[in-house]
Amino acid sequence: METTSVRLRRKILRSMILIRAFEDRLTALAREGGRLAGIQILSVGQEAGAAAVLALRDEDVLVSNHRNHAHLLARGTDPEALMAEIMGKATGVNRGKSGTLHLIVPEVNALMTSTVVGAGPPMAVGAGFAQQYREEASITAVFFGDGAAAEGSVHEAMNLAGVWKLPLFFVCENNRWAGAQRLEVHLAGGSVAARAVSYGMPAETVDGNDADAVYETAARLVEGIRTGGGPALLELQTYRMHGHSEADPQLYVDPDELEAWALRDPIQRYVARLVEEEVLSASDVDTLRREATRTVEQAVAFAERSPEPLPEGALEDVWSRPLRRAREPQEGRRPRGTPRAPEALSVPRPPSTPGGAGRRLVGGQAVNEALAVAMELDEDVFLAGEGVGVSIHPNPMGPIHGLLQRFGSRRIRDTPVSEAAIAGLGVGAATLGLKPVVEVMFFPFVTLASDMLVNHAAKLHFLSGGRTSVPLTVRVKAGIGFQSGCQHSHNLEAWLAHAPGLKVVWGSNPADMKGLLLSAIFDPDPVVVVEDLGLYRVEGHVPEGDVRVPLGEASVARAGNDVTVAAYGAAVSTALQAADALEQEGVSVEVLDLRSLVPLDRDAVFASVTRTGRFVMLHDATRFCGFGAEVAAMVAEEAFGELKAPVRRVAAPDAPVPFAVSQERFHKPGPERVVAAVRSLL
Ligand SMILES: Cc1ncc(C[n+]2csc(CCOP(=O)(O)OP(=O)(O)O)c2C)c(N)n1
Repeated sequence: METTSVRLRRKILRSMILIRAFEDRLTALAREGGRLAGIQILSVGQEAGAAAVLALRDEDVLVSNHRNHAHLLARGTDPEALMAEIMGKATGVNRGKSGTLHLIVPEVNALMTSTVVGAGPPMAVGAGFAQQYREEASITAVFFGDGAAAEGSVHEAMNLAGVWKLPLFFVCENNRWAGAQRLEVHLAGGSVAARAVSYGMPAETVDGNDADAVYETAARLVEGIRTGGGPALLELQTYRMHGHSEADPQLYVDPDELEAWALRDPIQRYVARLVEEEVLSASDVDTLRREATRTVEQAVAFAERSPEPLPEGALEDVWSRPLRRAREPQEGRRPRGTPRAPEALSVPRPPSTPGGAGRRLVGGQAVNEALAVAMELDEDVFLAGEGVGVSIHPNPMGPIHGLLQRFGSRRIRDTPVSEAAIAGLGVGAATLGLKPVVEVMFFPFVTLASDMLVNHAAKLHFLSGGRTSVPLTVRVKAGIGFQSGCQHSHNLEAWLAHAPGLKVVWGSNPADMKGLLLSAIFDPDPVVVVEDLGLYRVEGHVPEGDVRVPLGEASVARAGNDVTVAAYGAAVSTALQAADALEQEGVSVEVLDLRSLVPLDRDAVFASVTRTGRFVMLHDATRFCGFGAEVAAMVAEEAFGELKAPVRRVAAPDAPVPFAVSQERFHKPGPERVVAAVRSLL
């Protein structure tokens, strides 16, 4: 072996022996009952994959999956903190928030481990993008299984990495199983490497149980990636010697096949080769084994004597920046007539209130200005999405107008039609410290990006035990009334608001559209910013420069005394129209513009209800399980004592948005329905 030095080969063997000792101990602990909770997914038989990890540099980013202990140990993760996390202890790498399946270890640049099969590659795209964007010499390696190669997200990621020539190293550990499914029943064509070729990247397949071959091929591919050759893929042909997890007795595996692979055990083979080539003596190998055993025993002892995390710690690490919230949600009723501080009674409108300083712009221009201001202020801000550079509907007053010309194609990134990869790009780049603004063309297409948003953007900070952040902004275009039908018009804010860790905001006027977007971009947590297509054409006063609307602050769009109507987005104007009509009848309506769904300005809602005693919640989304149900329940549970009448909801009927103009008008709640709801309360 000429290219792999003696020192390096010893290091590879030491790593493989430690991994085996660590995981054998996990198996034993799992069998001892009570000493290890949860599932254990091991790499026994696949340890030569560690050689691919060792082909990386310290500054490279590692994106791992559910079978991650080997990758993390090879990378140099502290075995004590790792064992403590696997045991759910306070001293674990993620303070007990992750456990074994999604270990996040910032010390070794393992920032986005995921147990969602196929989720690693889209996030790796984001990490690789950040490295390319900053012109760093580092690369990102993402490990995934043969089963993951059937996930669409993996293909979206490979395609985007190929198109953008990202410094990405895809490593497929083909262990011939995906759960209880043999390779033949889940991988058409039998080769993952062959697929990569079609995405324009070099790909190689090696004996994944031959550590030297793995290292050499990995090192060669990594060199190509590092020197600007774009992504590459390595397929390791190996075998899973244990069940999918330690709870799986593998009854479906042919014992002869298992035995044949046992003869190709990567550690035994490597030991035999290194001893034969006199790289190591038999006693050197014994020493390595003894050292590994000692390290693992120390790790177990450390983990077992470590404290459990405090139960209340379960509420920590949801947000990077604590939510602005004066009162926590309470179960049960508030005492009747509890007084509120007068200053909480009215939350001021932003400085954009008509008549204030600023110019008149339409909503599309306001969004455009927010993007431009953010990009001027901070080089870490970039914009990505389908058609954000060149649109098929150019609009001189639209959100992206002129940005490509002004900021160039490095920062304005037109993407393929790949919502999972677009969202993954955002998650990965944000985790590496950029401030991505990614666009989902229409609200219903959020479904295609939802794994990245709900399982990753929203949870990575939590999973890491508060050690990483995802300052991602997702712009989503919404709207009903454009005769586009239900696959373009479907407001899904309640889905997103239901995912702890995601913030959701929705401006109702150009000034707020600008101010909320600016706040979102500079917020350390992931924020979905919904933009009503209709508001792109509506004019209003917009302050110049970097004027932000704080997340979590509602505003009183119109003050009133008899009834509160809360709404957000375009529905605020419906509420204002209703308020105008009711004024003719002598009814004074307070219109509360929530602006921010998560965090919700609970104080503003309670303050208004306390004064008016009547509450109507309005939104354009469908009624059943809509966001209004949450606010209505909150008012009924906590402000019951203030109410003079039942809480009412006005929302779209529980049906998809229809196409025909007459039916679409019928579907969208108009002012007359708000008027009727208010009258029913008086
Ligand atoms: C999206 C998703 N679907 C299903 C699962 C359940 N699951 C966990 S591991 C696994 C098999 C994955 O096979 P492969 O990618 O080959 O990795 P391996 O487990 O063989 O290392 C499945 C189906 C999951 N975690 N995520």
